[in-house]
Amino acid sequence: MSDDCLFCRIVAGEIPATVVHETKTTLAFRDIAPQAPVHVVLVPKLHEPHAVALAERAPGELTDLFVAAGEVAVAEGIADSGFRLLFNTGADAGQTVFHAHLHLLGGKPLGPLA
Ligand code: D5M
Repeated sequence: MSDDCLFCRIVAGEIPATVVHETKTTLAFRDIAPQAPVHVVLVPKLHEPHAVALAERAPGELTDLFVAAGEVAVAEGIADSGFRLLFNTGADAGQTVFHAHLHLLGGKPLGPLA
């Protein structure tokens, strides 16, 4: 855990979030500024700044994020209609929280990526 990391503090229960799914390695909660009718952020409980660093250190936990995303998609009723999974990695990609996280977006037809 990193004391000055927002998502570590959500994982620790120090900052409230609307949690929709939790496993031993992963926490999933609703994005505070949703970009689609369903917008869930999935974070590894392990602190790494971005997805590539997580893949290098703990690839199983990266896989766990995708498995959890599939389970959330089913629970949210968007598994059949389709959804988008994305990582912003670094400032130019728009990453604002430097704890690796997977965005799950869906619930409507999504436009092309910028
Ligand atoms: O995505 C970071 C995302 O985290 C962004 O979509 C807003 C979301 N966010 C920020 N603070 C919170 C809290 N407190 N709860 C829920 N969601 C939050 P990035 O890819 O780094 O731009």
